[in-house]
Amino acid sequence: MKILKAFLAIIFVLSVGVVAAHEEHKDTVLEDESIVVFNAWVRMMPSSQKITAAYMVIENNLDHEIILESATSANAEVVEIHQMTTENGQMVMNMVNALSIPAKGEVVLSEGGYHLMLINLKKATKVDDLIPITLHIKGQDDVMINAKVSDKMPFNEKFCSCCSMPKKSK
Ligand SMILES: [Cu+2]
Repeated sequence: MKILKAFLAIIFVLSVGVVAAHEEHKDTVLEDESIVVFNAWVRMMPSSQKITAAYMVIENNLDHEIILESATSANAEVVEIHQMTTENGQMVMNMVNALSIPAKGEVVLSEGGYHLMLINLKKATKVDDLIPITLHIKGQDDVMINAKVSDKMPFNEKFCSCCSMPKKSK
């Protein structure tokens, strides 16, 4: 499978001066813009913790649904797709086998919802480190992103910073 060039977050920041005032952060774009990942970040954890979560918005510009089947990271032994839900008033975290992103739609991976769980971290991270994550989408080229380590949500995931319209979340 051909791996397409991804725009690294750092290059985006360096090359687009306006980005500092621009909350929506495009982490990766396949060359044809068929799949776009925005606002990827990884929660900073104390070094004693070998597990953390990654959040992002995955946008599908194709006219058919796409299926995120798995993800991998050089910084973690295992990456799982998880979903937080409320069961009997308790927040529980379940592993899901795949995540569907609807045609011309997007899925928001955010606190309290879907996320990628990075398990058995291979090295300690600090705020602003970039964690490489590769998304494996059925029948598509791999999508490579660099998610920034942060101790709090660095982006407003619910609203577009350009037009302040609520973003679709499914
Ligand atoms: Cu989890």
